[in-house]
Amino acid sequence: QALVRDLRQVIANDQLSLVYQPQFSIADGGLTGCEVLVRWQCPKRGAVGPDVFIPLAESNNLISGITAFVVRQANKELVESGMLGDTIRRVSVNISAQEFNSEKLMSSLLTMLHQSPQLYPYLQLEITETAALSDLSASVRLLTRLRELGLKFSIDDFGTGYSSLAMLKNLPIDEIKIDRDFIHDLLDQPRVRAIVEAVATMARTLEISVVAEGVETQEQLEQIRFCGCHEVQGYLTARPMEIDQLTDFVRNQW
Ligand code: G
Ligand code: G
Ligand code: MN
Ligand code: NA
Repeated sequence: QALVRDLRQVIANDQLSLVYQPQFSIADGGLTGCEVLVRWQCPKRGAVGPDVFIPLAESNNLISGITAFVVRQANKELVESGMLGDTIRRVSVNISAQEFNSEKLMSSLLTMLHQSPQLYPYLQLEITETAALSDLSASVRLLTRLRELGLKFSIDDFGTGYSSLAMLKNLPIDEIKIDRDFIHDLLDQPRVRAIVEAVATMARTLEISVVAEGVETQEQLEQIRFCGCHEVQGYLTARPMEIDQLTDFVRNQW
């Protein structure tokens, strides 16, 4: 419970930090966007991973405070860097399942958008299929309203839950991210390759972009290209990095 207390403290004091992981077009290698990831560097404990503190935040009613920080800080850093809207035209932020299904999501998002007007037109929300499917018709209504506000949507960790065709049929989404477990098995398992290829084909017809996550090797990049995925995100092309490194990265590449 000391951990929860410290987490509450760092959220209140804006002491979390952000890293950004670039995403690239497989067709031409161009930068398509980036995913924002939150980090907690604790003086006492060292780095505490989001896989630890995000679930903790969810169960202690702290998650909306984290998301508000992430959006506000990304807005600030990306505006200061001068890259927003110029080189960086899509910024993805993770929305946890508990938050997605909370009554308060709409009002807290409206507040965030209001506070981050420069980021707003470029903002994409990543939600998981499990979160979206817990009440599909409610999710359709919610995403439809948010889309009218100009937000974009990505289905994160695609393939790890109940990847339903009803979801693809009904939800107004812009992107799906194929989970890195699939990418990991791509070279060894023909079944996985068949699935990824079929998903990419289907998504293309639906005008949904397919991002392959966790691409670590050149061989995996070649396979996802072969399967028809549109974008790549992974250690091969770029690691998550702080804003200053991102600025250097963009400057050196383009
Ligand atoms: O960045 P890393 O691989 O350590 O992330 C581990 C997990 O934490 C991933 O599932 C990722 O989606 C999640 N995560 C990272 N940043 C955020 C965030 O800002 N909000 C939420 N809700 N989850 C995040
Ligand atoms: O669940 P989500 O997709 O939000 O998680 C994103 C996390 O995946 C990031 O926090 C990042 O640290 C991690 N990640 C990004 N690229 C790679 C990769 O190539 N390999 C592995 N193992 N993890 C990655
Ligand atoms: Mn994600
Ligand atoms: Na993921």
